[in-house]
Amino acid sequence: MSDVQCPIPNHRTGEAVADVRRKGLLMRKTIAAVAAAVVLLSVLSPLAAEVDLKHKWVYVSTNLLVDKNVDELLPLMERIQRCGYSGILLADYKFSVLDRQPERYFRNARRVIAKAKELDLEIIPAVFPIGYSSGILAHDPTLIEGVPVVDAPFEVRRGELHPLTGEGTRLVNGDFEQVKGGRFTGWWQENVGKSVFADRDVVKSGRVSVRMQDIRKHSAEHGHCRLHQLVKTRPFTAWHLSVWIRTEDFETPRGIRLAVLGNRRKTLSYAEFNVKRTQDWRQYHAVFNSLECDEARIYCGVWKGGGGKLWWDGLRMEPAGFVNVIRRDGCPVKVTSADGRTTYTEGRDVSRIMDPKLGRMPGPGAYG
Ligand SMILES: [Ca+2]
Repeated sequence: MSDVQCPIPNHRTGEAVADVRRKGLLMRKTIAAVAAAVVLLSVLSPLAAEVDLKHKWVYVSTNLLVDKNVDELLPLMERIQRCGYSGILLADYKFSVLDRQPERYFRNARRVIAKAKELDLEIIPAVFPIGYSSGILAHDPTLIEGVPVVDAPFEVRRGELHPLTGEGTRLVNGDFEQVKGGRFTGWWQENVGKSVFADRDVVKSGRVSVRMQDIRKHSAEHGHCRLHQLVKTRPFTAWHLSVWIRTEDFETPRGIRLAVLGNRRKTLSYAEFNVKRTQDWRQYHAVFNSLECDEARIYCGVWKGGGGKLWWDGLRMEPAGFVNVIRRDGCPVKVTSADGRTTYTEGRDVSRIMDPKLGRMPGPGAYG
C-alpha cells in the first residue's frame, strides 16, 4: 500500500470517506505498526521478510441488474486500481440465478468486464454462497437442511391422510375462555391484574381474550409479560401453532413472541411476527419440530415490552402434517401401517408425498 490518499468507500452502503487526512494518518500509524511487526518477525523468521502480497482485492457487493450500480462501480474500479489493488471480489446474489436474468443484466456485466480489462484488474466472482444460499436453493429447494420427523401418526379418512395429535398432547384453554380470579386456567402468567387482563369487550372468538398493557410499568427491568403452559409433545414431530393478535398503540411490536422451549432446554421455535403498532385481528403461524423433547413450554408473550395494548386469542396447537417435506435420497419417507408390518408404496397405495410450496414462499429459495 503506497498511496494512502485513495481510501475506498463502503460500496455496500455508499458511505463516503469524509476525512481523508484523518484516515491517512490512521493508515500511516497502521503501516508503522505493521512495519514494526515485520521487523520483529524478520528477526524470528527469515520467511517473514519475503511477504509480498501479489493479490490485493477489494470486496464489492452489488446488484448488476441496476444500471445506476454499474455507473457507480466503474469509477470505483478506477480508484481501486489507482490504490494498487489487483482485483475486486465481486458479490452479487444474481450470480446464482443467471439463467433468470434479462439481457440488461448481461449488458451491465459486460461493462464491468470491459472496465476490468482496461484497468488490468482481476474480477473474482463470489459464488457458492453458504449461509445465504437462497440463490442455490431457488434451483432445488430440497437441498435445504432439515430435521427428522419420526413415526408421525396419520389417520385415513375418506381416502385422505390426516395427522393425529398423539395421545396426551393437548393445549389447555387456548381460546382463553376459562378464567378464575383474573387468571387464565391452565396458564402460568405474570403481573395478573396489572399488565394481563381477561377482556370481554374485545375478542376474536368466544367471549374472552387476553389483553396485555402497560408492560414496562410493571416490569421495569425486563419489560416481560408472558403466559405459558407445559404441554406433552411427541418427540420428532412437526407442530403447528396459530394465534390471533390485535394491537393498539403498542410500542414494542417486535417484542411479541410465540415461543416454544423444550424440556431439554432447547429453543424450538424461531418464528418472528410482523405486527404493527396498531392493527386489527390478524392470525399468525409458527411451525416447530419437537426434536428429542417430550414436553415443551408454549409461550405467548412480550419481551422488552413498553406501553400500549395487545390482545391474544384463539391459540391452537396441532400436528403440522406434511409441511416442509424434503424429498431427496438423504431424507427418506416411509409410509407404513400402524403396526409397521405393511409398507405402502407411493404412487400406488398412497399419492406422492410432497409440499408443493416448499422453498417457494414467498419466492424461489425462500421458506416463509
Ligand atoms: Ca376467546
